[in-house]
Amino acid sequence: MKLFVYHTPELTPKDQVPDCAIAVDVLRATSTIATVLSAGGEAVQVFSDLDELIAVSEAWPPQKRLRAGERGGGKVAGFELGNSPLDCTPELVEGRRLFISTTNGTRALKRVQDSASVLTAAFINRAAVVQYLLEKQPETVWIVGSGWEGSYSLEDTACAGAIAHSVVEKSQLPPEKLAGNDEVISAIALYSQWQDNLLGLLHHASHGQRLLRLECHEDLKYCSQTDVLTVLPMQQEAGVF
Ligand code: 3SL
Repeated sequence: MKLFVYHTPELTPKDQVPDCAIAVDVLRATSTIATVLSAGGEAVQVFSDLDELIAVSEAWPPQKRLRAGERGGGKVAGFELGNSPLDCTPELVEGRRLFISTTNGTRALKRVQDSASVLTAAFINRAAVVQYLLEKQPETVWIVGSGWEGSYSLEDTACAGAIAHSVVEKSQLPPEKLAGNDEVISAIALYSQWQDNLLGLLHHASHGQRLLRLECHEDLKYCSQTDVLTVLPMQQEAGVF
């Protein structure tokens, strides 16, 4: 197994896909996806385009669907939900499909959707993703941060580092054996520096600051927890987890 970390979807090699792609958007799309599936959601279907989301979800019975739209951190007018994982309670999501479009996370998923297997990861479900990698041993693994509008996001790379750190620890292989690019080593270093204070890291991150300005303190706290959900969001068909 070779791990590759890409800070943003734009940095992934063109015209290639890996055996396994892991999309990461700690704040907050992949934290929300894990939360919905763990709370009994029927599925999560992701869209980059809001109009397409509305058109596809129209075919779904209203009591079996929820529509979530986020742009710039806020809820899109007319949608039931924004992108806060804390809104996705079992009472609300159980048995329903979440149709979701977010600024960056869903774009990252679109970039890797043709890979043989596609997973989503956040700190909250890191252990489930690591267990999958150790069991399946895919040859090439891309861990792709969603970033923010094309630029690097501290929290996504730290989560990539959390995954790589745990794979190294559990496989007892030296990092240089597993690392397919230097980004893996730097992501591990970043995570190692902050692993005991991930909430502090989220407070330093520019998107964390943006969410704090929107009074999403509790979201940051929730998303900074490690290994609290056992769910493994895996793509079943294009864009559906
Ligand atoms: O960019 C995204 O995909 C979002 O996760 C951003 S937010 O955390 O909902 O603001």
